[in-house]
Amino acid sequence: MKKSNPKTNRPAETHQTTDSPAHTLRTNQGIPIADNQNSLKAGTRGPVLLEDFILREKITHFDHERIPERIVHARGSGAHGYFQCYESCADITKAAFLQNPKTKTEVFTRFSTVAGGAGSGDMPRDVRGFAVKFYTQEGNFDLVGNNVPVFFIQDAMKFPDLVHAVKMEADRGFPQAASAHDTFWDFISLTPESMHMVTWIMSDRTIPRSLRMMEGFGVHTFRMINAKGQSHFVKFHWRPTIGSASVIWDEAVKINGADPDFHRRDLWEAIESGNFPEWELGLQVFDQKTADNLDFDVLDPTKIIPEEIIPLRMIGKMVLNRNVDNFFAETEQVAYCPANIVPGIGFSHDPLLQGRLFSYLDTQLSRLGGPNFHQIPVNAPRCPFHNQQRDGMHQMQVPKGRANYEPNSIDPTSPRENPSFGYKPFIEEMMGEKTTLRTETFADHYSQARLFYRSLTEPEQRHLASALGFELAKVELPPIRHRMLGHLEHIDPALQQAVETALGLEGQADKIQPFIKPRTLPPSHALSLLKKAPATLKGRKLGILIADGFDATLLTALRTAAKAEKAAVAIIAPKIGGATDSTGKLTAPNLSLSGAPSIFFDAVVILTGAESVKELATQAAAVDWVRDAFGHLKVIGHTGEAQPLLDRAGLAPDEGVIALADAKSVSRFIKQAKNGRIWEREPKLRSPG
Ligand code: HDE
Repeated sequence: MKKSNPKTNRPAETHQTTDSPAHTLRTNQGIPIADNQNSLKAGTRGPVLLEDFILREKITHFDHERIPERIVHARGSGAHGYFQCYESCADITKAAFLQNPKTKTEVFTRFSTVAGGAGSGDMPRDVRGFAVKFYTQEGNFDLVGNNVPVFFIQDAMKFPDLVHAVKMEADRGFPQAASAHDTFWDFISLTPESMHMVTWIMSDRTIPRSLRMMEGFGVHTFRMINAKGQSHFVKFHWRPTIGSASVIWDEAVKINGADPDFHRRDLWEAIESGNFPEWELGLQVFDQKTADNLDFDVLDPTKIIPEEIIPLRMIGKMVLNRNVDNFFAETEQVAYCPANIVPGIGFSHDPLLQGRLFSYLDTQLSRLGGPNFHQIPVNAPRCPFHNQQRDGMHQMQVPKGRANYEPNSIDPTSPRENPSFGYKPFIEEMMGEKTTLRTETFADHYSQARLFYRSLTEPEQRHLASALGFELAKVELPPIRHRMLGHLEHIDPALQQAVETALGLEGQADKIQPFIKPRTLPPSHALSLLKKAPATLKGRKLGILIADGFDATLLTALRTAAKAEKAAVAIIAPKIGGATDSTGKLTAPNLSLSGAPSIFFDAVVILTGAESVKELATQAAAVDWVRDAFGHLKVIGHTGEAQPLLDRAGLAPDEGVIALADAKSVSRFIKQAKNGRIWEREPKLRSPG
């Protein structure tokens, strides 16, 4: 047996050293370190000496480990991947990365929540950021979008107010990562232009099941410019190839407690297991004439263009296939900026976009500590680039030569402007008065909110009303609630009614006079996630609870069936040591029951023995597992032996509760699970509010 280590007073087995110079721990100055456990003292019980440069360096570096978090979108998860177009888009853009389907463009994508701090949970009700950096051969193009196609405000001037209102309240420092509080709804109820966005944020879109299942949007109208100098307007859309899905609110609340990293872990695990998330990039392409004929202004970021009016042209696919090597170096330090565009892409005059063009670089100067953050590997363009910008904090490059200006005659090799290849904006005539007046074409605040609400399915409408009921119940000041209820009338009187009922505040809405009377527009089915949800288990997760005496043949059949559907499987047992099947063979689970509530899974199965179920039925964790799965409208497969547990959890039989006995019943279970939740169950379990 080794002797205990005199330096640490710990068993020798816990003390790690090396004889290899290459593996020797060193300071940032390269000095080899002999003792990484103890500081230098005057005697073993004496004071620590200031001379201990190893201690000082280590602590100093640690003291500076944090950089300012993003003022919005602080919590994010990122991954590397690539983008490839399906065919040349030369008809609309000269952007080099969109010319040839053989071109694979590296990307780095970061998803985020907006309101919470970097350490907040993954599952608040919140808009998600969806930012993609394309490292093209002509420089970086950043598509810095959200998972919702509209925004709260029409002018950048209001952004600091909006963000102050939604973040923790100024005096008390709470709530963290939640819009359900007075200051948010105070601001919103005084900002009618936000009403369309309100319907989106109160919909299921803001509690996504997975980052892999979110749609993404560029929000603003952009331009594309082709080699002939012709310009089209475009709206950018990302569509996940496995379809979109959301959790329900009660699940979201519980997920935040059980696994605050739910989305981050899900993204990481999918990529690690080779199930690479994919999105198609779609464009709505239109010209000035079409824009002029629309009954809203395409420069207004609170408006969408229904796909029924301008369908998506799918131009390519993004695949995320590599996790980051280091979270801080990559996900934290990545710096997106809507002003980063390449030749062939341009801006519109959307005043919100114009404000963003200023903000991102400005914030990054302080967040990343100076003007050289473009040299950080995750931010550096992959194409060669040279210019005469010099020096500044954290300069990593060593530019050679005398000429750091242009024009110069002393270095013929120094970089010069390139009139044919260089970036040129779309040339357009500009005329107008200098004014702060907002255009009247931005004044219809309710018609598209109504369009969104009325395009949803019944369960989606129910959830929207419930979310409003929940959030407004958290508001403490009655006038804010009454004002908000007043706006709902113009979105849809039925919505107003549902929320009033949920709150028990019938007839207490303020009267609000809209500037423009809302119109009823034809519904757009593309706005509903449920209407276009594919029947699939691809990328979803099946949770199988096993207990001693379980049927191993059924487990194998379920695993095989799930694999065929490209679904992941997690085996859960009461103890991490495992459970024995009916033949006495031990199966090691992936997770133990206490750490794997059923909220983690899209569909669940309960396989128990006749004896083990008796014990399980006395355990709150097991009863909750089943009760929650039922309450969250999941498809539940179970063996006959599991019935006592189902009874204890109060399950009422319906088409989503499926008895498993043989291969045929497993197929029935899989078929039902592919359809997602059992929506018909919901009204029996929960009323809005
Ligand atoms: Fe942002 N936004 N934003 N934003 N935004 C930032 O930039 C800002 C807006 C979006 O993963 C900040 O580097 C202003 C709309 C994403 O790193 C900041 C306005 C959309 C991310 C900033 C908007 C977005 C940000 C904070 C109104 C959807 C995270 C740190 C004029 C189209 C990117 C940073 C990442 C981040 C400013 C509105 C998307 C402060 C002034 C609309 C996805 O610069």
